[in-house]
Amino acid sequence: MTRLTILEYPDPRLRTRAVPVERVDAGLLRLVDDLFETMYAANGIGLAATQVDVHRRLLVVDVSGERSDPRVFIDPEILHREGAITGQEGCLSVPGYYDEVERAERIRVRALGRDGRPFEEELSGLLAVCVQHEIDHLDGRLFVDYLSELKRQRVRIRLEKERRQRADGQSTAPARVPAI
Ligand code: GNR
Ligand code: NI
Repeated sequence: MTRLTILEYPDPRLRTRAVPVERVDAGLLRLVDDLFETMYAANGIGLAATQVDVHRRLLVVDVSGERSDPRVFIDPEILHREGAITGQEGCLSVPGYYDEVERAERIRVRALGRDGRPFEEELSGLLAVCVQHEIDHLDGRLFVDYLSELKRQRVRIRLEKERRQRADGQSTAPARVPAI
């Protein structure tokens, strides 16, 4: 298994609309395993393929908090939405930022499972929220898109600055020594 690199906002690749998988083969199952490894290593409760720069429609989630309920959704479709729930969301592609987002409280989802067979399931609470967040990734949407332009701009500037500082730290150029 391989831990993959997670793209961070405002990386334009996060805006890609993923294409259907249609066929579940050995290569796709390897990707599923890598998504779980990457998600667990980052302490996330969900991960969409888009976030690791693979633009195919699949996502993994585990909201159990003890890595005991891994779930895979391939080519997911929301058939029905009900109610509303507002909660704090975070995103591994928007590290260190959390804010309130309103979602449907219950959804009915159709998807393919690991075995490549279609299934339908009613989801609610955190699991429903997480699957909606992940399907947004597959459509090139991020939770910060639901916030004000001002908040989004602040987050973008902070993450761009952090990225620049990381790049500086990794530079192989000689350190600049103060002229005193
Ligand atoms: O780890 C995550 N936590 C989370 C919390 C509230 C709502 C959604 C999420 S998903 C997020 C992992 C992630 O970025 N998935 O795309
Ligand atoms: Ni996310």
